[in-house]
Amino acid sequence: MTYTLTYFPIRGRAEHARLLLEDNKIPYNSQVVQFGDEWNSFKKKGLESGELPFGQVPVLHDDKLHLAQSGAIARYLARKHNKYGADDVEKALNDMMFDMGIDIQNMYVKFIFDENHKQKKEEFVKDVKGKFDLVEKFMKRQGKPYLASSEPTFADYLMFEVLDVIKRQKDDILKDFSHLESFYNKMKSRPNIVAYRESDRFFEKPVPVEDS
Ligand SMILES: N[C@@H](CCC(=O)N[C@@H](CS)C(=O)NCC(=O)O)C(=O)O
Repeated sequence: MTYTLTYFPIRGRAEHARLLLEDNKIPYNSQVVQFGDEWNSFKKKGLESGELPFGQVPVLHDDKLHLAQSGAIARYLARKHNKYGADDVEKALNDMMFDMGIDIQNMYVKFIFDENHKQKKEEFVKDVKGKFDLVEKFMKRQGKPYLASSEPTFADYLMFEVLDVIKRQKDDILKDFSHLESFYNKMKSRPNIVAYRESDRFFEKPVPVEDS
């Protein structure tokens, strides 16, 4: 059964799952729902049928399973396709790094949806660099090619996405973080990720905000 991933025509909270699927050439259908009236009626029907359990997206459909919550989706795909880490310790560390990625993503979401975000950019950059510094030190201690593993896991797809979106605000933001920067470049140059990001399946916009 081919997966269907339902989301808006943005990267948002679905992109790390798309990256995992694309990088590993796992077949999936992308169901794109437009904002506005289309979403409102889709949401109503989805809540009634159970296909949108919480009336929000992303949702991953796998036969009779309708899975909401981007973290649950990432972990489900990671378990099914062996992208969770090599052993229990790696799995735990990937859980930790995924949740760190979500913390950073939430900082970005809070910043970008603030209508005065242009004036708050310097503060955001300073705060987010504080988090990058912690991730950098973790990577240095670990000494692994990816965050906690020798092959990309669900945590790596999320962290890459978060870094890529934040770089759009300040392109040289990784210059003082050599481990993070080389991780970012490694992820970005993976052939299937390059091909995906050049395809018409890729949405450039992280969120529906003009300068996102
Ligand atoms: N914790 C959820 C958050 C899901 C969420 O906030 N979805 C938003 C888009 S990113 C949504 O569906 N908004 C439309 C609505 O609530 O009507 C996750 O990580 O998936």
